[in-house]
Amino acid sequence: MKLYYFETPNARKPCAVAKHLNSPVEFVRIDLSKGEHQTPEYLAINPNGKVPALRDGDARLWEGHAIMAYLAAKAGSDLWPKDSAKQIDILRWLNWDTAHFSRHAGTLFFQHYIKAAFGMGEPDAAAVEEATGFFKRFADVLDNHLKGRTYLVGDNLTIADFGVACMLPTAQEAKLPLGGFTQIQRWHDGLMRLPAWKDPYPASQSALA
Ligand SMILES: N[C@@H](CCC(=O)N[C@@H](CS)C(=O)NCC(=O)O)C(=O)O
Repeated sequence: MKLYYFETPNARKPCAVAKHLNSPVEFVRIDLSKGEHQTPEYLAINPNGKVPALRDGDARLWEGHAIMAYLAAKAGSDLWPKDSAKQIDILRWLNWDTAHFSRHAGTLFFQHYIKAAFGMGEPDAAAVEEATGFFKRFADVLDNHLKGRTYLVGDNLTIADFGVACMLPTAQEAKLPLGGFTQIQRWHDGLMRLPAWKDPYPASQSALA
């Protein structure tokens, strides 16, 4: 299997699963800054021109959440539990994350970090204000859910934790307004104690890690 990645929030998720499970993957670095995600060879693997992507024999898979589930199911790991009620709850959190939590965190990451890093101008104040309001609203939902819990779903680590947490390692660069969300901070401190989440890539190669 080949796992195509760059040191960015969405690729962090399957890289962390692969490292956590010691999956038999070859990590293939796709350097976004050099446009390696736009080559015909890579577009044949992921027509979206984005990381991450996975190749397993003739199978090609894109979308970080699906790749996490694939790797966990292939390993028979409880990161993707066999219990369908838990699978449904994981899907709930991953869909919520895409639509709400990481979506607005991603806007703040783009406005505060990516624009400066790539010389794309000043943050758009209106976009920052809107994303900040939405982020706080959904962070409150997550913070309340985490009261008395170590993990998002059930009593064990699942791919829901890695999915929903994907913008948090770069919270400072994104200027995420996390002040007061003590449960989110406690939960993510716990994830950061997992070597695979703290250091998910084959080698420390980028400031975005
Ligand atoms: N929904 C996709 C999002 C993938 C995505 O947006 N990847 C970013 C890096 S975090 C990317 O490849 N951006 C390059 C581009 O859009 O040109 C997933 O979760 O896999």
